[in-house]
Amino acid sequence: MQQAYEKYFRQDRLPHIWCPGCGNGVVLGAFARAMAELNIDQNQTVVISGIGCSSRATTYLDFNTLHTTHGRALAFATGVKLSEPRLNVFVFMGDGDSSAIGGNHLIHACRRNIDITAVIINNNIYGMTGGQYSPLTPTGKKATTAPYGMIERNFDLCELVKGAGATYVARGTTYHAKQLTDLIVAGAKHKGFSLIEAVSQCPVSYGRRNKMKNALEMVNWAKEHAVNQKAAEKMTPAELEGKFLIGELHQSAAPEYTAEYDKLIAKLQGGIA
Ligand SMILES: Cc1ncc(C[n+]2csc(CCOP(=O)(O)OP(=O)(O)O)c2C)c(N)n1
Ligand code: SF4
Repeated sequence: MQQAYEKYFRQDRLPHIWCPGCGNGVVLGAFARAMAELNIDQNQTVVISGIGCSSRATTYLDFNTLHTTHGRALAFATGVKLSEPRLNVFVFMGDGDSSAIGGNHLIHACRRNIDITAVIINNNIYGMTGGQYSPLTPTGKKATTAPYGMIERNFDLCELVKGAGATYVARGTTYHAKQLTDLIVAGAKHKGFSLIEAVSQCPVSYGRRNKMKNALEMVNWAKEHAVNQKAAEKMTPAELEGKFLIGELHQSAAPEYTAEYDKLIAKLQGGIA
């Protein structure tokens, strides 16, 4: 990890701004290890984020980075990938950033199957702005905007993107950090839109409000409630009650957007000549 830390983080931008116990650093650590495992060329790699605590990732990561606007990371990423399809394009988003204001960009990136790897850090809340609920805040949980408990049903992010056409869908947690690295590696290798949901903890804006006193309690919650997808196949619905699945949840093949775009250009140019 020491090598990945020195190679993939901008040392001059550290220390980071995150609260003690925040899960963002664990996800970034998993990402850096994934980049090391892929032996990725930093100059051929672009990392893009929106706005939020999680989106500060692009400040610290030493790649070509774009720290964009709230909810629009995938729109910028689509532009970058279309302009130069050979680049490796990664996106970091928060749960609010990706599934509320950026929800439309998300479903259409999935539908297009554009070759981008998105890591969504799901801490169940708008962390940066002090704890408003997001579409991923579980029903019944408290937020500044739901002081008596959330009455809406939350999205299952992985099911949402699968339904929208993503061709690689996985979920990990900050407890299962090694697995998270492996999922990011597999997502990066996959040709098409890959989404990795990283279940994470915001002890400050979510935990304290929802009877989880500290980061350790939150990480232990993930440990106790996550079930590997393969193990889940052998479990009964009653045994799975209240649990969530981790691992590779979906993989399929479909035409990739920039490849289709290039084919169209070649066809039209062939027609003109
Ligand atoms: C267009 C716009 N609307 C609202 C905001 C205010 N804002 C900044 S971050 C944020 C929410 C961040 O929550 P999330 O995306 O879940 O990321 P986290 O901070 O939890 O990592 C909001 C609403 C903004 N910056 N721009
Ligand atoms: S507010 Fe929450 S998400 Fe933001 S840095 Fe603090 S712990 Fe992390």
